[in-house]
Amino acid sequence: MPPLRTPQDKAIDPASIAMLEKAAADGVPDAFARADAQGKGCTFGTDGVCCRLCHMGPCRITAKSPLGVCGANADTIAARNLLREVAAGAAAHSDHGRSLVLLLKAIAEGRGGDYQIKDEHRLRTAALEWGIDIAEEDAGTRGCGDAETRRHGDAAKGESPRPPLSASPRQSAGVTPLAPREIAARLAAVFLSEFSLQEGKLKTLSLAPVQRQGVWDRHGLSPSGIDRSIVEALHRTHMGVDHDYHNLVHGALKTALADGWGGSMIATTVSDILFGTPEPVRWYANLGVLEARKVNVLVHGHEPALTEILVAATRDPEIVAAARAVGADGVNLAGICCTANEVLMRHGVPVAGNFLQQELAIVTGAVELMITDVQCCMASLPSVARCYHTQIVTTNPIARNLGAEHIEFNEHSALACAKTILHKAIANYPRRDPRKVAIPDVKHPLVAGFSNETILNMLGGTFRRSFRPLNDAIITGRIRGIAGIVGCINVRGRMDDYIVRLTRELIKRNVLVLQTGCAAVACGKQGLLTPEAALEQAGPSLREVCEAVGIPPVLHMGSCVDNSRILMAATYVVQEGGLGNDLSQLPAIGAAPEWMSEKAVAIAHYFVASGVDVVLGRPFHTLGSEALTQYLCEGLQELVGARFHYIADVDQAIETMCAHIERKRDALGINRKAERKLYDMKDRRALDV
Ligand code: BF8
Ligand code: SF4
Repeated sequence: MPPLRTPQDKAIDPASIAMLEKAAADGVPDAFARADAQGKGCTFGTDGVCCRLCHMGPCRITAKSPLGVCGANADTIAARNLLREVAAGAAAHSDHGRSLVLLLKAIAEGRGGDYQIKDEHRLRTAALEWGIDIAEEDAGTRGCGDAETRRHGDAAKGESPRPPLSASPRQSAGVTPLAPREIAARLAAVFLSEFSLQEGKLKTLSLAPVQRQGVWDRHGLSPSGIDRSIVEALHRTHMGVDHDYHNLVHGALKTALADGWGGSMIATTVSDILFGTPEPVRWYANLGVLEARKVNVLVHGHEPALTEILVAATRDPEIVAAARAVGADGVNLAGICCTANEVLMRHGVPVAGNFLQQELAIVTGAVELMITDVQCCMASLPSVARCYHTQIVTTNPIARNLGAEHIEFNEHSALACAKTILHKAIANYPRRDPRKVAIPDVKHPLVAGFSNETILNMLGGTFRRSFRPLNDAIITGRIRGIAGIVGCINVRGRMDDYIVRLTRELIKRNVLVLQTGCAAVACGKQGLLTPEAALEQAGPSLREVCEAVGIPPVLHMGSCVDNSRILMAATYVVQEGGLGNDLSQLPAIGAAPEWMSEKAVAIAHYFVASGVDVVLGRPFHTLGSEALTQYLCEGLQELVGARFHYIADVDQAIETMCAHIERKRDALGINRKAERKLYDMKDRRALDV
């Protein structure tokens, strides 16, 4: 039996370590304890060779029985399991996107209740991106250009589309701009048809570089409607359908593209339209954001609609007065998981923690109420809450939990719903037991909110919005390349450790890092998301660029659906010119060091399908099939120009990622010979050109 892990083995930040110790002292089981109790896990499961797809099974593949009852071998079984994970991840992101589109539609139809469109500029630019005319031409004045051509560029001439964010609404004589609600109605209709499309390919794919679209078309990877793609993935993995592991992997890439360039892209776009496009905001992260003298309410999950209203409700005089009446100084709202990222970026609401801190936040004894919606909210929350005075409230009809109170969130009476929940939290404040309260005095400042719109403004200025300065910095080698470090944290490892070590070393080596999700919060807790981090921890030439532009060396771009922002950032870099014509040519690489969820499986697949290599700190459940693993980690290179790397060791990941970036630079011809020589000599300061 392996020795039990200490809190220091489980976490790197002092707040989490302190709360793990407190949980043990309070007799509260946490996810780490449950993971240890589970042991290493069933190797049939971790190898991906357990099949339960029909009731002739379950079948497990061993040397003695290499085929399931139906004759499926390890390659087929593991590939089917993988595709099902991608489908579930794509479904989660896309259903989140759909709920936002339905809210946009409701607003357009005057049924939006307490919601309205916050960012009309983004509404108009999105309409242009999706080929919607945002102005009605008066009779006899046609000829301003066709919306489709403006959006796509002329593919016949090999043109890439113009960076859509620089598009400005047409305003000229003879043209009447449409009212925002009319544009919203048209855009919502287009987005809904992206979900329901039965034939042809997703419109949203046309945002990608033209060359990449060609790769997808040539290999049959362009998905049709988002819902259809997910249904197809479930169909082809039903017993007795697709048995070719190559074909199943292609299905995984196609389904994932329906997520990244479809459901997630739509979720991000509509969130920006409804709640505002994020701009840099400086605030704090870690459990120290909880306040001893206030009613602490945590928002946890992923869908931002209720949380947006909660932010306003918290400041309502009625709520402030109610909090005072029970002896508190007010209500303190803080976030967990991706909802935290959403409200941090748009409202400066502090982040209490990432995924594995959801239970630890309750262990502080200072949380009156935790509101959960969908995804990554642990089943254990009510039982942990019972050890303290915390109430758990579920709000989404598809995500209930025994032991939690369910208050269904109704968008049409959102403010009333938010106030009901806040009053509940306030009423719970007097039940707090001071003997059980221990809020760790640990929080770090961070800057978040780097939407592409913001990056464009910061790099080029409001009047010359452009990625040119970034491209130039990459071409001259001041920035060696870009790394997207994203995804979860995993109880099987030491939380945040791989993510933080990888990020620190890459910025030291002058690689600009883009982050989302729990990875961003992990680095935020270590102070890496501040401009000061550039001064103290970035390599000299990256530091120079960050100082000139005023950005941190690690850019927080949002929640997990906002990985679509990273896809678009890479697309703008391609479109800006000088770094090839396709995403696969960029000196860029992705990493999901501590991933755990099916959504992360989908994200990794859409990055590889988009031509970007991805390093995984833990393998997919495919090791039981050598052929499948080899296809994912080598064979895909020929198909889509990118592949997966399973790398458990962080030092090896650092070398692999840097070598990949340098190889791409070599291929582009932007590494001068002398520079290469110096780099090989490891005198990186000499690269500060
Ligand atoms: O969607 S990074 S643990 S919170 S799955 Fe979950 Fe993973 Fe965190 Fe956000 Ni993304
Ligand atoms: Fe077994 Fe085949 Fe059924 Fe899977 S589909 S459980 S391998 S018989």
